[in-house]
Amino acid sequence: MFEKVLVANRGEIAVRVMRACEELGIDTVAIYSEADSDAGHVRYADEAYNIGPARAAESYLDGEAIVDAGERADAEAIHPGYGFLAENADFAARVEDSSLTWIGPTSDSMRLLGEKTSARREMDAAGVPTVPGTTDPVDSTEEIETFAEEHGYPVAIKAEGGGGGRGMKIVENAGEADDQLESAKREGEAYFGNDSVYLERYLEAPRHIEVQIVADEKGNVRHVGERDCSLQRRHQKVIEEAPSPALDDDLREEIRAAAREGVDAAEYTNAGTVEFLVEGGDFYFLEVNTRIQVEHTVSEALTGIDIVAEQLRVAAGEAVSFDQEDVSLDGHAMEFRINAENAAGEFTPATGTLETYDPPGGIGVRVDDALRQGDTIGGDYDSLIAKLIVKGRDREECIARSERALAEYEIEGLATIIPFHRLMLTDDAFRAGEHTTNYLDEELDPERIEEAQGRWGSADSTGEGDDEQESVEREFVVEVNGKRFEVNLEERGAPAVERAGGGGGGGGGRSGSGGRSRSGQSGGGGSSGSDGESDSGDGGTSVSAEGEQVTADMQGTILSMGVEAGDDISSGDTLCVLEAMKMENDVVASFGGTVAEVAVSEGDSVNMGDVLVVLE
Ligand code: MV4
Repeated sequence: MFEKVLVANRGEIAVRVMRACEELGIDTVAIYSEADSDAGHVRYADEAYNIGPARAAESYLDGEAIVDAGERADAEAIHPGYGFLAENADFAARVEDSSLTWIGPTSDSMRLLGEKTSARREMDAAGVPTVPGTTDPVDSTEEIETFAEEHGYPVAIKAEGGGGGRGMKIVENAGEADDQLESAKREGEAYFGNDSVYLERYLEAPRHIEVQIVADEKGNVRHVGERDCSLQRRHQKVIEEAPSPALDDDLREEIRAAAREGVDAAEYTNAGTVEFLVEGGDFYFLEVNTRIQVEHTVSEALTGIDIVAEQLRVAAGEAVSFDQEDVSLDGHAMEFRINAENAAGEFTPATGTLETYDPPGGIGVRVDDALRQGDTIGGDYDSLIAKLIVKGRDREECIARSERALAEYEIEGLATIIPFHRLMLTDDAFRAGEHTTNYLDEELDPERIEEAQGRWGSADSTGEGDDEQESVEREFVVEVNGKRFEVNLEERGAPAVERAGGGGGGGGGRSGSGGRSRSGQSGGGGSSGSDGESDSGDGGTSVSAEGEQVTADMQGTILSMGVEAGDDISSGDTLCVLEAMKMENDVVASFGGTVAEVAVSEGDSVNMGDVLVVLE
């Protein structure tokens, strides 16, 4: 086994990979951008290298700097995680040509399967069903019309280099063929540097099912079950689960076997995923993902197999550690992507500081993250900040447990899509397992998302005005008719309230020692600096026949007097400054009037309740 591995990624997946390394006795090397110098994956690693003054998002794409860091660190292998360079065959080849080992399929395999038409041809040859379509590039609208005569509309035009929804265009009728063909070619060229496109019959309401594969260099190919990723929004997966509620046992077995045979024929090694579309009892090969995926954890939950550890074993030349017969897929699991996004605002990425970060626990709950409370999400990278993976004995238990776990998940300081997940768990179509890949984009009423955000999003997690207003949250315990209530009160847009009183506990200090704060007589009682023990009336202003008495609401020393008898003052004016517990507190008038009497002078010690000034 390797002794040291460089993880060419960040965030939760980098930590996930390092955890597997740790268990296998492998030292870990992190790389980081300027923006990430204290990020979770850097904290976790045994050593870390700054790979770039480059713009934050580009550092993790600098293949040369990454290989250099690996060589400098004397690492033996590079694990790419997902995203960034994970499916870049040129980078894999660069690693293969260095002194390091690439933890993934060979760069040749990545090229063969990364190109959609060659992947289709390969699967076709292995007897895996593919969507009816062409394997050769298409250049004219006549070819589209001929194809449609045989297979009917709609027709999908897909970029050969495509994937993840990019470079796919749908032709509903002959009139659209020209424009859509041009558009698909343009996107293919722009995104993948390849303007070749091909055709497929377009399935209108499919399920997205994918099969997890692990294969070694000795010819062992295993599947680790399928996952259902039909709940997607604009090609972004939101919740993944296994087993798929849409398959019967026969179809399930057929798909699992087809995936295994397909990658076997392609002599694929390491971990990978074979994607299928399923519609009306038929399944069709879509594409192969030649990387560890975000949702691999769902298959781990069902089987107990550590897929990342298998990747490390296979790359080190060892055999897969389990036989197919030993893979038992028990229970039901779901993964919830905890994205820093405001679901009520078109899922726009949210940034801010994690004022509170308190993930759930308990039976059947796994959280993969790289964060701690106080960390800042800057918006330089994708919005996935954590994954919640929940397992139950069956789908029903999994759903109930997920509702519980999501309710426990406390994140404050920025918006996340937790309220959206909670909505899905109450949604009839999702609960029935009947949703297709179109559900979120075409069927779900956006108003329900707004409602969910209002209901389950905390006040300061809407992403609105995060940096504009300071907010202070305080917890109070109150008893009403002998029943105990815990209430959280949040104060926004106002300076923090001091708790300067003697017996109230935890007094003051928010504006810093020696700081100056407003205390007492500012009226209304809301920020009267109450110590929680005194009865109302002990401090503050009391109106009586003799005038308005302004009294000290804490014991202290008069630092300075701001008024003398005869002064006309207005509400809000500072009457004097009272030092108490090393804090200077402005005693402020809550009424306008004339100063009738000044009862104390500079340097006097006063007790709580002593009259300071009388107004008339
Ligand atoms: C399709 C399809 C229907 N018919 N191909 C979208 C991502 C890209 N990798 C393939 N995609 C699709 N290909 C045919 N012939 C529908 C989709 C599709 C989809 C697939 C999986 C998960 C979500 C999706 C959402 C919209 C469209």
